[in-house]
Amino acid sequence: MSGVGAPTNDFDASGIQVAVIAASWHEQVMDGLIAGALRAADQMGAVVQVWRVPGSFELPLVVQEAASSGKFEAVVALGVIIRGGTPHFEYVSSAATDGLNRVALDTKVPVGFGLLTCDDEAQALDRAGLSDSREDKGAEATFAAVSTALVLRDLRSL
Ligand code: DLZ
Repeated sequence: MSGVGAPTNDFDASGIQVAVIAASWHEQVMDGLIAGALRAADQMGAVVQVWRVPGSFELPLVVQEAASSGKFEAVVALGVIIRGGTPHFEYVSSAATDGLNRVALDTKVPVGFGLLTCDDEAQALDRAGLSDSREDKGAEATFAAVSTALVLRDLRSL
């Protein structure tokens, strides 16, 4: 997946409540992803609260708590998993990915998927929304979660 073809995001979501749950491994990349999420929320007029968890493996449980609280119309999960020399990468990546997908379907609250799974730190930095990054996955995940929440609002008002 290259990032080519991403949607434009110029909608208004004033006052929508968003929870951002962010892992703590790979500090520089995480700082970029969180800053991107906050920038996107600000552009849409969304109200954001951020919570940190230790690693990406912990994301689904805390995202589930935020999503089922009834306080947020969208939740964004941010994390970075860098491939190492053991199968650990696959286990943590698939547990986090499957868990986040399950939370969205079970709670019916959109979960922005801002989890980078990369071969090395350079790939992650290139997607972290930093000044010399090519992509801004924290912002992308936030726009996706909030725009999905607006679609759900529409459908539920029919
Ligand atoms: C243990 C571990 C390793 C090796 N690598 C990462 C990583 O690259 N990114 C990440 O978010 N978390 C990593 N973790 C931590 C696990 O996600 C988890 O926090 C621990 O296994 C404890 O449950």
